[in-house]
Amino acid sequence: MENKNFQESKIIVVSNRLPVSVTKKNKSFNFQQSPGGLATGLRSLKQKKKTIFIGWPGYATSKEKEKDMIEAKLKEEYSCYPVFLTNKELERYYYGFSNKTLWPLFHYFSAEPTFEESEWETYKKVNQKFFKKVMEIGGPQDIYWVHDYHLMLLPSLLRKGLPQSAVGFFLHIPFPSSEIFRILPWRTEVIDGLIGADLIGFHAYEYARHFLSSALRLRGYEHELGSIRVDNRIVKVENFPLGIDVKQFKELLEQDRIEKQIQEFSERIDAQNKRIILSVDRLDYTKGIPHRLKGFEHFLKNYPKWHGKVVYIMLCVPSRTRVKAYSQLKEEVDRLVGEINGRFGTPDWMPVYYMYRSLPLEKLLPLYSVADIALVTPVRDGMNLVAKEFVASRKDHTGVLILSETAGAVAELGEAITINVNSKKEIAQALNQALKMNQKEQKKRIKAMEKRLWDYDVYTWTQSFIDRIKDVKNIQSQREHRKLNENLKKKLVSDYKKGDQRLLLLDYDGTLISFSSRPEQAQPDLELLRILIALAKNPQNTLVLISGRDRLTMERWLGDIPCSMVAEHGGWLRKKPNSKWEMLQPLSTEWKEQLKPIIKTYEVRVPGSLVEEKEYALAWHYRKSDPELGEIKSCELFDHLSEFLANTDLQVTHGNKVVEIRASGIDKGNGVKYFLRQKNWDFCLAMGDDWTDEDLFKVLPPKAYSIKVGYGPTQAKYDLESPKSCRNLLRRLSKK
Ligand code: ADQ
Repeated sequence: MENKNFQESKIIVVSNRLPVSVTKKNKSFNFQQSPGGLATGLRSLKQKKKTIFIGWPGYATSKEKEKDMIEAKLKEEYSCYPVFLTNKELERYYYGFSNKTLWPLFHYFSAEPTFEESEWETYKKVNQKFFKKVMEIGGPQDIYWVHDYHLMLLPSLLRKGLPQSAVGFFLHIPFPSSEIFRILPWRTEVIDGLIGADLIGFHAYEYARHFLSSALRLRGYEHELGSIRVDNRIVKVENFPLGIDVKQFKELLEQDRIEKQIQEFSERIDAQNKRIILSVDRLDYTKGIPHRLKGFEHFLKNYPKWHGKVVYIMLCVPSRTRVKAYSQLKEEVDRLVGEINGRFGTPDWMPVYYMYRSLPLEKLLPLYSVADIALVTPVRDGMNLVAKEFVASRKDHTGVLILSETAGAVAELGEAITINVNSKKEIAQALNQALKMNQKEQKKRIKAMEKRLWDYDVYTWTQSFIDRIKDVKNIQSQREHRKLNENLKKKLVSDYKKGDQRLLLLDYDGTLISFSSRPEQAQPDLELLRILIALAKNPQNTLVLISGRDRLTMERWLGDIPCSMVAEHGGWLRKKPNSKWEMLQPLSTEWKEQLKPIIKTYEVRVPGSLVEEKEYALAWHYRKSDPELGEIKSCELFDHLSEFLANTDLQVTHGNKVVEIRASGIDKGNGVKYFLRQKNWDFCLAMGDDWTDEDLFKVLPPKAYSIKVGYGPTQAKYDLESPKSCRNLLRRLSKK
């Protein structure tokens, strides 16, 4: 099978902010690196060939001349294509919906978000605006990588605009549990927006799991090991923990000017005989800055022996200052710092040294390098790069990292001292433990963490994400080859016409008719009956309807069709129209009384599920129950019964939302063998949707057309999307 070739593809990275920011000072424009974690991730992509960036340049203007100038420079020097936003758009889409609704909600600040219809409308409009820009620049062969919560509708817009293109999406913040996510009034639109991607990436497995659960609960998208099937497309949901550029940190540490700076800092600290605690954050309420200050205060109160011996350097970069919650936070932090310094400070000791500003990496690195402890205490954080940057800056591998257990980075930095940010006691204890930790222990821990940073640095992150998008495209294109397209349908119809002796083996539920929440509701409609009667009446056809249902239901629903039937997965045969039902092999029913109580307990424990009793089988259906509970309990029941039935002549099968017990040797394959033997068929067609139909596909002659309705691993030669497309095909045959 031919794989998609990406040789000529550009990588088009789309994010709210470009990696380069534009500011205006004294009538001239200044271009500099954007701040924050996302920009750090994007910078690694800059080194990839044929990569271009689309995003907001950080400067709002309505003057066309200014726009042209900025655009030309960004394009030429930085491969960046700006999307200009008006002040009103920024207010509603960026400060509003992105940062007052999505940001707090996704970080579990469920009381914080505002839900403004007008902001949501602008969010949609701006996503459209980005889409338009992307369409001006990209083509169907390119790879699109959309970043973060500002652009969650863009993947589906791209899917519609460029249906075959490769689209990846990465979320830099947590994806919350479905109970929190469902608070959002526009939750289904957001899921549908994301699902347009081929690959959806998160920092942590936990966030991927939350997304899959929301997609299932709110939109009914089932998944199998992180693969969601949407129409005929596979969407992969996986975790890719963002790493940092460790090499760059190590190289910078070797530079003379940085070494000199570190040396100077160290001498100053040694002279004062102080231990340094450091924190570096955007000033954001998710970073737990007040919690940390309260923890530090608790430490000073309870461990007075450290008075005068420690200094806490707190570096905060201004962020989203136009949002009220951020200006309130600034006031709170200023107050707390003042209180601590006022209460504990002395003329020659200021416990908290607070800097409210951004620092370039060259200045930040010496700080990381001389600090004894990094105190990283977010309340929630998608990843947290500061923790990783501290580890990478330790030249002699000394130093201690204190990290909240609610930061995504904790999964890779297990040697840190982890704390619950809501406990000031834990923060204080951790500080004391860190200050007392011997150097041997410090080195052991930092080395172990540094190794992991090297193993999965930002370049590996970028490459593995891009490679995975390509993989998914290749899986999709292989699937595409199995699809019964119009040409194949024409060939099937023409082979059918040529055939004199034609055998049609059709499964019922999920193939001829869609599933209903209760099994007894899936009765055939008039149109289906008409098609089946027309096929059955054609003297060249032998029509066999196959089902796992009991023979009485089949007789009642389909009995008037002049066709043959197989009931209870092959347990019973109606060999000819109107003939008597015959058992495939003598079966007992004594076991049913023994197993019924077991299966009934599941009916009670899983609301919405029900037990169906057939003549020679028992089935537990869970289509109407909570999807996740149903899946877990069905596996449990399956395991339970498999163990129980080992060494008996009964078998347990796990079908589409059903677990069933019946005699071994009874399957749809054995059920249809009788019909296969009857003639030398010159046309044979079999259709089924479930894995119980795989037994049917297995026994067919090589020339037969075997069709799986739906997608997934199968022995069938071809796929058809749905019962509807299956019916359309049969309608065509019925008219020939
Ligand atoms: P952020 O919330 O911005 O990122 P973080 O991952 O810590 O958080 O990244 C911050 C970056 O900004 C770091 O590279 C750091 O060095 C830099 N920085 C912070 N304060 C600074 C200061 N005062 N001066 C200079 N530089 C400073 C979002 C998510 C995170 C996720 C990243 C990447 O909220 O959870 O880790 O994206 O996906």
